[in-house]
Amino acid sequence: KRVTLSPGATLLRGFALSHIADLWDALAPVLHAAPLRRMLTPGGRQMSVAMTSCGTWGWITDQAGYRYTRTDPTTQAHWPAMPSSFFQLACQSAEAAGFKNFRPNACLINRYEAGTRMTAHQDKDEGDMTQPIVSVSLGLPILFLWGGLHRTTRPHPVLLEHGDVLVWGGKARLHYHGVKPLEEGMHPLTGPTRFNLTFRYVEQAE
Ligand code: MD5
Ligand code: FE
Repeated sequence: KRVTLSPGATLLRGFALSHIADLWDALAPVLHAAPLRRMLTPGGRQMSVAMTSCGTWGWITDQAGYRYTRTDPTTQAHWPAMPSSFFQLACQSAEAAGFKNFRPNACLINRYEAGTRMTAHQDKDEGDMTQPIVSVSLGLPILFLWGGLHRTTRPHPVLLEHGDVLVWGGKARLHYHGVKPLEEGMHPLTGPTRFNLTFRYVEQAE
């Protein structure tokens, strides 16, 4: 089932369900090579979301700011390669939402535990705003807050569940968004957590 949140933002409910086993198998070695970590915002606050990346570029934040890098500051190695199961799902999702030639070169991996939230923000570190972002939800459900082009627009809540894929680009690309604190729960695959994979196309960043 397919829901348009606003022009350019499409929720593909359950689109990843047939890919879940492959995604989960591919995730474990990525997390081994590039462990999840809670980074510092430029303002010096520790994020409640634990993050890591795979692909050519990985997103980091520290007191010097937000940016994409080719290497993981915790291991000083290149970020692990993006598994082909990740890449294929991201391309197919974008195409199903009307974005034909999406070829992501970065995947940000977010892990939420009970109480973890993400405050309203825009994703604007990627360089090329004509490229969409594809987000895949695994595990516990969460209330996603879909805002507008300005922080002051009252967001509307959308439940994101296991296997849902959200594709947003075009007019929606710079909309503010966030998630409510994760409710406690237990999921058969992910246990007491939710994972979110976001696929991006990053222009030369360093
Ligand atoms: C998450 N992740 O659930 C959230 C929301 C992020 C991030 O916001 O930047 O990693 S996933 C859905 C999402 C992400 C980015 C933009 C939009 C939706 N959007 O503009 O609709 O971990
Ligand atoms: Fe975001």
